[in-house]
Amino acid sequence: MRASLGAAVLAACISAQVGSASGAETQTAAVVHIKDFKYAPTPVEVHVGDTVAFFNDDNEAHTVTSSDKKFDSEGLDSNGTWKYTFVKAGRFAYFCELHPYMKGTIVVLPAGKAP
Ligand SMILES: [Cu+2]
Repeated sequence: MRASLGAAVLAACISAQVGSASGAETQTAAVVHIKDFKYAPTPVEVHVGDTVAFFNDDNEAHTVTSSDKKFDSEGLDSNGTWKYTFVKAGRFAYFCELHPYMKGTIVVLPAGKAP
């Protein structure tokens, strides 16, 4: 009885570890930094289902706003992070609503195909 309880606890521990490992499946495929009023790198190539993280390294607020309003980070403060998962293939141009001359592009390739 005591031994089987120990085995059950051990099994629970193992499955908890497996659970936390699979929780990493939403890891980011690409990172874009916003620094000196520029997005870098750009363009960025990812695949359908990939998540892109944007970091604002400036001491100024910025946004990541798609040119056709498909996505919008809204105001990203200094050191702010925003993530977006691309579910459709295509070429997505974006800009900063506060500084419209800031422009970037995300190229989303069909899932499972090497670039
Ligand atoms: Cu900006």
